[in-house]
Amino acid sequence: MQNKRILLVGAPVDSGKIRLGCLMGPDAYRTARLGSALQDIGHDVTDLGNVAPDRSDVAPRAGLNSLPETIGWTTALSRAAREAIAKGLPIFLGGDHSLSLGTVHGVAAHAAAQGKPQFVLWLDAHSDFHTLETTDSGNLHGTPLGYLTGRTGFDGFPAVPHPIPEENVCIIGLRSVDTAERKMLEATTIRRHDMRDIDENGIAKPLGAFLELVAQADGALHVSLDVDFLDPSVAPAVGTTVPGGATVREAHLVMEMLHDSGLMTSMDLVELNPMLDERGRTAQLMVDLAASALGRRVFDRPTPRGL
Ligand code: HAR
Ligand code: MN
Ligand code: MN
Ligand code: MN
Repeated sequence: MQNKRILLVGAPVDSGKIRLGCLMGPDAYRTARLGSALQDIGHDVTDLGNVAPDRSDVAPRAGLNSLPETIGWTTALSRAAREAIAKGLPIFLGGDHSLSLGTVHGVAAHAAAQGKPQFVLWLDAHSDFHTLETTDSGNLHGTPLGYLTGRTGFDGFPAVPHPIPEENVCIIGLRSVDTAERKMLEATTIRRHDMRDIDENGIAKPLGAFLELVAQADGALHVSLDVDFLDPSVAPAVGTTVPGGATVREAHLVMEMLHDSGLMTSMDLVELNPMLDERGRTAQLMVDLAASALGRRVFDRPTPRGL
């Protein structure tokens, strides 16, 4: 077992949508013992605590929810991500998906400085490909992939000096894409696998093909895991549930393949809203998935004690 230095970075971002609760996500992961789950596999784990947002003097904009706050989180998280990835493998504990505006911005800067191409695996029911100009809801958690791939229409946000090339992005789990997003996506080379594709072909083949590309390019791989990638019957603690999501085993298989590949360099756990959870089951499932991604095998899982 290869020991890694893992940094837990709390990102209690709640500005990316109206419904509150994701700010409790980092503490839910701590309470569900993410740190000791990773230590038990043999990793060296340091919890860096929670990041605080920068103050932003950008003016609010009608039709966009919490724009200044989200920009303040983006600059702070980009810095935090760049610092953390220089020390090891960061896991960003969300927080809603707008946190990826910052985390991926930061890790991409690190990869560029190392001369490595950055790849992104987006596990989500949604494509999160809006810009500030196309979003209907005004919820900025629906925009990070648009921003990170370098689309225009992000006035007030930091520039994106290292956009992720479209062909280096793979989205798996899609089943809710707005019309404007679909039109923009169809004009790109972003790799995308909706749930019908997964039903017909399984999840291992498209993921394996993408991991092969990352390996050939000797790239850095950021994995962004949205709770709503999973079916709501197994992961209810998210504001944007969409029926027909990944099963527990499909999600674990993705994580196991990520571990076997040895390619993952950073990870977001996003959109957990503990207010909507049932006895902590979603937080626990996310912890178990992160453990699989870092090397816990089904054969290593003891029967829980003390029940
Ligand atoms: N497309 C919808 C919107 O823009 C829903 C976005 C949901 N995004 C979340 N979950 N990050 O992926 O409002
Ligand atoms: Mn999302
Ligand atoms: Mn989603
Ligand atoms: Mn496909």
